[in-house]
Amino acid sequence: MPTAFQVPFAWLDGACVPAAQATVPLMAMTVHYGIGVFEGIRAYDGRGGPAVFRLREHVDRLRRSAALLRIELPFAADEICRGCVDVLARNGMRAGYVRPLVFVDDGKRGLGAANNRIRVAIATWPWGRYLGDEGVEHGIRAQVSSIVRMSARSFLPKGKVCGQYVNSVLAKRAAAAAGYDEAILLDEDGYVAEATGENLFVVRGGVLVTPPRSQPILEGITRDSVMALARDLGIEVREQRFARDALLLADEVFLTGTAAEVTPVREIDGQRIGNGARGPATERLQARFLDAANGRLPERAGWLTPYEA
Ligand code: PPE
Repeated sequence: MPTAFQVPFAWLDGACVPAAQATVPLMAMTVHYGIGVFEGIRAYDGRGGPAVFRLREHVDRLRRSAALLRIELPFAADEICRGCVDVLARNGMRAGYVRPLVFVDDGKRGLGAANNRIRVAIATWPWGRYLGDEGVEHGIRAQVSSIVRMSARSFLPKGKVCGQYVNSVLAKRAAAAAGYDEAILLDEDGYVAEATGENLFVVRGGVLVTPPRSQPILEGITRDSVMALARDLGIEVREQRFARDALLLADEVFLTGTAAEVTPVREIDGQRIGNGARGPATERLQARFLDAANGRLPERAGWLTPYEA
């Protein structure tokens, strides 16, 4: 059954193939045990034509995620970067989402399998506003989740590891069931960590604060971009721990991610944040981020990989 996400091609193990042929075997180790890694990347049809946003940084993180699992990628970073661009171009996509996936194939069975073939796939699809058109403009409603962000004692929160996303899916489903748009997860010490697929920022007294990398968070590339853009604008940025009370006292709260871009949070657990609408700093950073991604900031042209489609 065709879906709105359907595109003709995917990239598999080094070449573009018809999407229907890009399948994962039933007994692939990753399907059963979650031992695999992925990325999420966006391409924008900006001022200078289509371009991928911070492609190399995403592919470098894919490699680091794999290394955390002792998986060595069978392709060089350049080859994976080229694969991302090729599959976008083959699909005639001037903008959209790119999902590289590194999976462990069938071979030996059971938890102890260590030398099964490592395979790499790249899918693309058109993806609109992840948290809704309205959310981007007016802000979303979030819940502080009773699901805690997995700890670095047992997991690898710095890696974008397939199986770890059960943690996020559980929190996201609980939030949706309670009527919220998104979940905010605390770490095991009770400090704010991040949302299910986004990093989190608060604004208080004109200062931007986000949980430090020492917490069990993904080191988001959008997080890094927003911090850099804020500093360009002369906004003070601090990486500092804070708890739930600081969320509720914030003038503004927003989330950052490749899929979510910059999305304001207008309400948490039924309490209004600031004046209950997108705040001025959020709006400014949102605009700045989209300027950078769409090739309207010459000083950030280095973040873009242009391509022909
Ligand atoms: N934290 C988590 C847990 C996370 O999954 C993401 C990305 C981020 C933070 C933000 O990272 P970055 O994209 O580099 O700014 N989440 C991806 C997955 C979304 C999905 O539903 O799947 C994404 O945004 O692509």
